Amino acid sequence: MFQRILIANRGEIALRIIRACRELGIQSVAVYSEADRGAHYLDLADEAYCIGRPASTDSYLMINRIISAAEIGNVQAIHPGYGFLAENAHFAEVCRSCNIEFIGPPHEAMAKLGDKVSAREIADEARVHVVPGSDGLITDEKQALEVAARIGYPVLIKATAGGGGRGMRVAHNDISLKTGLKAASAEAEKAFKNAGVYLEKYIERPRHIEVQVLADHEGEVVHLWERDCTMQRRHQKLVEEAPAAHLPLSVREDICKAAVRLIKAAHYTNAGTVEFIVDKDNQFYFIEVNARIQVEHPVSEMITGVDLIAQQIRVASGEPLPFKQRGIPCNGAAIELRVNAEDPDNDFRGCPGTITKLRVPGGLGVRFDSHVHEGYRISPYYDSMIGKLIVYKPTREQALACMRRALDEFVIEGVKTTLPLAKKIFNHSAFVEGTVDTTFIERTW
Ligand code: MV4
Repeated sequence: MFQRILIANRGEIALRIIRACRELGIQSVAVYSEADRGAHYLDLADEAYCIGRPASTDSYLMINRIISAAEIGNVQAIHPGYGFLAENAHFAEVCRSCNIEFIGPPHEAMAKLGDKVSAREIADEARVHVVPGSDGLITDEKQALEVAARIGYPVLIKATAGGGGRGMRVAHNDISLKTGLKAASAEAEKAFKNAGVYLEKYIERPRHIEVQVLADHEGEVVHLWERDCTMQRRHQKLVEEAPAAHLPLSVREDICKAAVRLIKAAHYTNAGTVEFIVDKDNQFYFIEVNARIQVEHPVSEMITGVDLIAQQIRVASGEPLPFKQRGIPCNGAAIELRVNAEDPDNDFRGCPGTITKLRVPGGLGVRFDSHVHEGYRISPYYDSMIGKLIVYKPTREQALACMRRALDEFVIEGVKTTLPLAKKIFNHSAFVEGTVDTTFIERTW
């Protein structure tokens, strides 16, 4: 097991990893930018190094400075968290070349799955349903028109180096397909230095279901059931829950088994998430793999009792998974709300500022994963998430009642937040009945 781990991240996930280290008896080395100097969570790390100015490109994204801090801190491993360098295969490779364990998948698997066309090929190999679409990259307009004629409009143009909705365009006919191809390629070249695009049939108003997986170095792969992430706005998830309440058990089991097959075929290790979309007939299609721990990992921890960050650290240190699939239960219901410092009346623009009053809810089944405190200044340099309110109860109905009660207690002053919108969501019949789709928030509010 490692003696010291560097956390190459900030905020609530840095605190989450520090906590896991402390419980495992591992020393933690934190890094921070000048904007995060003085944040209380840094006091819980054994050491903390300033690695640069506030902008991420001058701090948390600077591989050489992260590695320097790792050398100075004399660590054996680096946990990247999510965002920043978490899915940067080059960073994972640099860690390996410096004899520092990267707490995540091998850079080879990360790179293969990061290329969405190659991920689709791996899915095919693993007999996992993919959305009908092009067989590989689109190389010319004629090919694109033939694919569209075969699968039927509307079609989605996707960047092979994209993901998370970045670089996606919908085409409803040949004209918009031609213009969309040019625009999508140009955007992809600019954003990802890779103009490659592919086509998929556009599944309208889908459910967004993702499966948490854990894989060790001995080829053992388990799933920790699924999460329903359908409640999102412009690809920013707002509410996640586990399990997916309104999906038949047979569909849930098929999706989870498909995810395990795909992860095995990709020779993936550590924690990852396999993303699917589900249509109105409960037909599911593989979309992409998120080769990192995700913001919403706590809902899977609550229903299975597995500490995912601790398991990531154990797997990275070479330990075999301590459980088989039959030993991973799916008990109760968990719902997570991302609490963001955003102004719903101003197109959800980030709303930096200082938290002048904070009253966090508590009680049985209430968890608030957050690094903030009264007097904390929400920085304009990073994402606007204040924390994650997670509730866990034996049934979804009880979890909903608990979420509503917790939201009534929750007080945050000094910045505008998504709390008022959250109260509307959890009282909306469509959410309670589970009839929402990924466009619900935009359509309803
Ligand atoms: C799709 C899709 C419908 N049809 N692919 C969005 C980002 C990435 N996670 C995959 N995403 C989607 N891929 C096909 N063929 C719907 C989504 C999607 C989505 C699309 C638009 C607006 C919000 C969305 C939320 C989740 C998934």
